[in-house]
Amino acid sequence: MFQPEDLKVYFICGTQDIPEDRTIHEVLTEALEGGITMYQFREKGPNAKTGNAKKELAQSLKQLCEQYHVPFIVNDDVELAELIDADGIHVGQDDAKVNTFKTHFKNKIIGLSVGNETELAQSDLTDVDYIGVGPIFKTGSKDDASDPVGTEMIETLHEKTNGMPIVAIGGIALNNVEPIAQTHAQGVSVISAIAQSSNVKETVRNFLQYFK
Ligand code: TZP
Ligand code: MG
Repeated sequence: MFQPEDLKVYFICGTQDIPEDRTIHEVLTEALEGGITMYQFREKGPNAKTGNAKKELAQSLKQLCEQYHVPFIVNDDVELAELIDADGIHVGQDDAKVNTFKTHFKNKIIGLSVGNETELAQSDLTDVDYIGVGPIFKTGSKDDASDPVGTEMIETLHEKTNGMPIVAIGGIALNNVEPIAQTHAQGVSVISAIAQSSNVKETVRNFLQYFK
């Protein structure tokens, strides 16, 4: 079951986001130790794992999350999410439409990326638990990212959705998270500021301080 508090510090990462001298298991373990509230498995790009290797990696990371009672969400890959019985799925505007899989995801978490008012107008939020709003700032972690929308977009979409749970995403780091904490966002979705931190646990703890 989804709780808006799960969005406080929502770590997203795949093997492509991990520094060369580290493993995804190490980084995720430290992030869980630090207290991340949700995790999204997002395996993307030219070196991304596929097929069985992707499935096995997802299963082992899901087990890790289970040990910490942290929801395990799969990005984009509806088939994988169903296969491994993930806690939820996150889709973007160009991915599978929510109404094509919602009946298979009855008691699961469904997240949707919504970047602006036009995308909101195109989105059916009936079965959506939360929206990811961004990129708030410039990001280096998504090749096809659109231009930053700034923190104002959080307030705009908060109002237009009558208070839908919102997680802010894109370019968020400890040195720019403060203004996001002043908005109606429940929390932040972060890749690089956590995955590339020299002290992952401490970084997560510091992010948590902003969302009490
Ligand atoms: N969607 C919008 S921005 C983004 C995604 C997946 C990447 C966020 O990564 P980072 O490193 O926290 O900017
Ligand atoms: Mg996607």
